[in-house]
Amino acid sequence: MATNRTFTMLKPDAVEKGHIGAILEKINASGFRIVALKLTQMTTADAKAFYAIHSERPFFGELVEYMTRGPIVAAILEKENAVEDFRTLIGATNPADAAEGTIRKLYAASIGENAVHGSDSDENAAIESAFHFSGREQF
Ligand code: 3AN
Repeated sequence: MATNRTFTMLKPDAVEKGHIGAILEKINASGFRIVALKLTQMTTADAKAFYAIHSERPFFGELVEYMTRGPIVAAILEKENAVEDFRTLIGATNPADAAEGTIRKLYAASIGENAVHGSDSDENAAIESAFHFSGREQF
């Protein structure tokens, strides 16, 4: 059953470029309610664990380096059909393929630095949310 919650990170490139406000505004305007939110920075161990599924991929080292180089904004978002609708809102992994008006089309530079994360399933949304937030930080 759909939980209607998804997990997102505004990645270091988006934070560095000053896009936190604009991206959160777009998230709100798209009907998502923010139920958890923090500015934080992933350690190397955090990033390796979070992206463990990609550990054999050639870009893994680059991905860990990128995700740990500065602060991120972690958030949990609530909306009907949250996981799928948020994937639609952020656009394709490669911003060159992302639809007009999507967050990655607007704010991402490349497939390696693509501005924002969105969970790909309800199961991963729950795992990723628990990775970043304790129960008392989720509303
Ligand atoms: P998505 O973030 O759209 O779910 P995934 O899960 O395939 O995409 O990839 C996770 C992250 O790994 C991406 N957000 C991106 O930062 C990085 N990544 C994915 N594919 C590549 C690639 N071909 N080259 C460099 N980095 C990549």
